[in-house]
Amino acid sequence: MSATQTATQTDNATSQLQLNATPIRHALSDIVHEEDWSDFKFAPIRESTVSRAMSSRYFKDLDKHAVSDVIIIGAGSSGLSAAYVIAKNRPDLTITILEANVALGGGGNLGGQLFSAMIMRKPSHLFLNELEIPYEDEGDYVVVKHAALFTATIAAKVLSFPNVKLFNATAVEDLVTRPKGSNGEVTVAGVVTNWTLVTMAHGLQSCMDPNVIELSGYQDDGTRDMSQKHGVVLSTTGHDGPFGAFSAKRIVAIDKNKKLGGMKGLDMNRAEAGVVKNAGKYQGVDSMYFAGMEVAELHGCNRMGPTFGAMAVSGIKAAEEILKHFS
Ligand code: AHZ
Repeated sequence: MSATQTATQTDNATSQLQLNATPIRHALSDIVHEEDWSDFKFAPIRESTVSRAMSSRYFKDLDKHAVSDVIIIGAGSSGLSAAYVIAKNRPDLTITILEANVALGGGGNLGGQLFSAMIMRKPSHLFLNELEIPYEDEGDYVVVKHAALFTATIAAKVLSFPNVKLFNATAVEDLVTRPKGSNGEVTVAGVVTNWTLVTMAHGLQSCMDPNVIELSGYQDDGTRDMSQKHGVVLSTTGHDGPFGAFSAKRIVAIDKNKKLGGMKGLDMNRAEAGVVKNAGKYQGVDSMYFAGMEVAELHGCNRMGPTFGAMAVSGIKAAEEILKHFS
C-alpha cells in the first residue's frame, strides 16, 4: 500500500469518527437525556376528551360551512389549485372542499401508469415556483420527482388557510337548484352531501337521507338576498368513472340546451389547450364553474394523459373568474 493510500484511509476513518461523535438531535432531545427513554411519559388524557376534541370541531365546522361562499367538489390537482388561489386572495370567503375519497389528490398522487414523476408543461411551472415545489427543468416541460410532492405541498398550504374546510370521505350526491325567473331556468344554490360510504351503500339500506350545504346569498325564506354576492360551486370531479364527471352529468340533465360532450381520445397539445379554454363559468346555469378533466367531459375536449399543466392552469383560471365574481 502506498503512503498516499494509507493517508486517505486514515482521513476517511477520522471523518467517520467525527460523524459518529456528532450528537443526535431531534424534537425530543431536550427531554430525553442521553438516549434514556425509561422515564418517558405522555401527558395524561381521557378517551372522551379525544372524542370531544374531534367531534366538537367537526360539527362546529359543519355548522359554519352549512352556508358557504365557494363550494369546491373534488380535491384533485385542479380542485386544489383553484382552492389555493381563491383562499390566498380572499381570506374573508368561506370555502368548502368536498372530497369523496379519504385521500386528497385524485389522480395527482401518481404520474401516469402508476409511475411516480409528475410532468408539467411550461409555463405551468410558474405555479410550482409560487408553491415552492422543486422540479427538474427539461426545457419545454418540468418534472416533479413524485406527483405526491405536488399534492402534499399544495394540500398542506390549502388546509392551512383558516377560511378553508375540507370534508373528505364526503360525496356530493346532487346539486341544489332554485328557479330563476319564470321560464323554467334554474340557478345552482348548493350541494347535497353524504358520507361516501353511505353513498356507496344506498342499494343496501332503506332511505339514508343526505345533508345539504347551501351557497351564500339567500334570505331565510329562500329568496335571493340582493345585498350579497351569490355563492358559487366549482366542480372538479375529473373524468367519468365511479365518481367522476359528477356535475357535468348532472348539469346536462338540468340545462335543456346542453348535451354531454364526452371526453375524446388522447391528444396532449389539443387537450391541455381545450381544457384551459373551456374552464371557468358555465354559461348555461348560474353559479356553476368547472375546471380540470371534468371540463373535457362537459365540453368534449381530448384527454391529455399524464401531463398536469392544464389541471393547475384550469384551476387558476376558474379561480380568477370566481374572484372576479366576488370582487
Ligand atoms: O374522488 C374524486 C377525486 O379526488 C373527487 N370526486 C369525484 N366525484 C365526486 C363527488 N363528490 C366529491 N361526487 C368527488 N368528490 O374528485 C377528485 C377528482 O380528481 P381527479 O384527479 O380525478 O381530477 P382532476 O381533473 O383534478 O385531475 C385529472 C388528472 C388527469 S386524468 C388524465 C387522463 O385520464 O388523461 N389526465 C390527467 C392530468
